[in-house]
Amino acid sequence: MSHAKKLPNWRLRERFAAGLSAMYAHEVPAYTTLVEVSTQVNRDYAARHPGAQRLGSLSRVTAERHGAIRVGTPHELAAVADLFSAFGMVPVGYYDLRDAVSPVPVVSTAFRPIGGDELARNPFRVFTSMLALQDPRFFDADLRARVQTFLDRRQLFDPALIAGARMIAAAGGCGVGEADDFVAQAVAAFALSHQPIEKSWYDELSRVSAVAADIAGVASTHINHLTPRVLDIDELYRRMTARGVTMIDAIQGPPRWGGPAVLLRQTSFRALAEPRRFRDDDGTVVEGSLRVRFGEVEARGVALTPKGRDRYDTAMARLCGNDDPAEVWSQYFPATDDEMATQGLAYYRHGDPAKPVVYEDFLPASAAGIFRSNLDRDAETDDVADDSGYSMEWMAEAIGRHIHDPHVLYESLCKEALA
Ligand code: OOG
Ligand code: NI
Repeated sequence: MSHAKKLPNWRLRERFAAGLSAMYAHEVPAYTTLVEVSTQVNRDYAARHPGAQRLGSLSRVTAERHGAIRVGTPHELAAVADLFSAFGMVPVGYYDLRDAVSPVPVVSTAFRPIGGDELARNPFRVFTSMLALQDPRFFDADLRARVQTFLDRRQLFDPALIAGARMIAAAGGCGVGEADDFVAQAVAAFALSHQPIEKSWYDELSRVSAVAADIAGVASTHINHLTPRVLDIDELYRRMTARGVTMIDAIQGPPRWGGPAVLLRQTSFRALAEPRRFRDDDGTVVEGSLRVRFGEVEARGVALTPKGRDRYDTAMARLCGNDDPAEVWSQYFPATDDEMATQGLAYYRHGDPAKPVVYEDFLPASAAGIFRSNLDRDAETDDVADDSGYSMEWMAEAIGRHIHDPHVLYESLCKEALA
């Protein structure tokens, strides 16, 4: 047993996030531009707004990322849960993207740290989706069986990596030497594969949904996107557009307005085609390209209580087609944190309106919009009853872990002793 210095989980998480970021920057050069512009926007914003850091220090916000990955089976999702446990990341929330305006055949959770100090050290989170293969609206029995066979044959993670992750999670960290290997292997598991893709198989799945093809059309998983956080997303949007990057036509989530920023605002640009190799039915390998990965950026606000969230949903429904969103918003939300706290709409540490609790999670409507921004067309669904039985309880059982309720976590962050 080595007596070398032990690195705690959060140090591993920090290295994992940095390692993924370096790898993704290499794979998707436009990401580097996005990170550069985000860093400048944050610096400029913090310089002009004295209170800018109340939702997180400039260094936390600028280093902050979320990732998105997609897997095929409950077994693969359980392996992801084991792997991420070594980084102090646990499943929080359940998102069902099948019921969105543009349905996506996945059910999702987010792996992230949950304690106040852990979040302050490194809040890295990964939105993780699992293919909803049992849902007959997307997959008939024949296709389901073939996808299942394909998925059962592949192995996303070396079993030794997962066994190592379980040990590191139980020990609360590992030695420096072990950490280098472990983090490097964990990062590599999410690299884009250059193995040829079976073209007819990929195309058949694409007809159901591009997300289904991205998940089950290839033998490995990969980072779909890594998202930096900005303090002013409208300014980021302007600067990216000025650089000639075509952004999706809207910022998802609440509108820009003069009062407290709530929850999450996100926008994205479509990635350029990435070279991939395809194998035709006759065995010939040809060069081709896929556009599955994109660039996303987000701004985070204060977390809303269930009462605030209800109000948010009502206000969002009213925004549709309205040409003065800030005006609509002001009919539903007060203009100050004081009032937000008094009305019990948002979470503040010890009820102090100067200490907002940052929203650490995702929004299903935005997630569906983000998925969609990246697709050429919507999923094709059959008009049959969903008897798949997916639910948060189902997912928790499938991965053998408690899935945390975000509201319970925000409540306890409010009560945590102030540092
Ligand atoms: C995940 C889409 C959801 C977000 O930020 O809402 C998401 C995906 O494309 O796999 O990342
Ligand atoms: Ni995302």
